[in-house]
Amino acid sequence: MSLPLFPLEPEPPTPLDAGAVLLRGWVGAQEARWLAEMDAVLAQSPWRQMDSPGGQMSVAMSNCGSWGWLAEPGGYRYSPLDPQTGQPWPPLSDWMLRQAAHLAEAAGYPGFVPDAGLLNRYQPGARMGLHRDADERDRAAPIVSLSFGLPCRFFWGGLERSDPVRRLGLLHGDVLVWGGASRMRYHGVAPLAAGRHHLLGAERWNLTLRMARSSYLGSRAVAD
Ligand code: MD3
Ligand code: FE
Repeated sequence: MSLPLFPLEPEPPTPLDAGAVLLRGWVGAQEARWLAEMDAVLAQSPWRQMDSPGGQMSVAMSNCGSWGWLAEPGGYRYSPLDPQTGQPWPPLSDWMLRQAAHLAEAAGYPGFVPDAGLLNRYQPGARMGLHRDADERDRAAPIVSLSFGLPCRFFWGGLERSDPVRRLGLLHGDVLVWGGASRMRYHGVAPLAAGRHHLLGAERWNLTLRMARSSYLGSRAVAD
């Protein structure tokens, strides 16, 4: 193997599983814009730690788009309103929608039009236990996930909770796309280790762009 001639070129898409692709470092030069977009969302709908059926979540969250994911003591749901402001969630901007479509297409999913964006903030010790994302209507539509700030250890398993789990380090700028046969896999995030990132300090942010209430048809999304 020789050294790459253009070490700053993005790495090629890496298949992780049937329907799952890692786009390592693909946020690239868009990092500042992504952080500005999320800051704008958070100015209207700030971070909050939600109370799930299992207790208060260690990860703080917010949402943008037509639908926002909520954890409540009675269960999980998507809501068009932020219960903390009584207002609609801030929109998914045209820029975010264009980026999401571009990244999904690079992973083999043309025509991706998310209607929900979930923001997660991890501080040291925060974690997300093994779970499936099962509150969306289309259980095969892709999810685009972007990682910012401190690195984390991400794990993903199979379709049963008891299936073996694989581990993957996620770094600032990494993009993961999960769809099709991998969409209902169990996954989670290990407790965040302390550290310092030059843009986000002692935090890791994750943004997942989803289709909560629309269906993925491969080339076109249809709202209902
Ligand atoms: C695999 N977030 O918000 S992103 C979540 O890093 C969530 O904050 C994690 O799990 C985080 O629900 C993981 C990667 C990810 C997102 C959604 C998936 C992996 C997935 C859906 C299905 C399978
Ligand atoms: Fe998840």
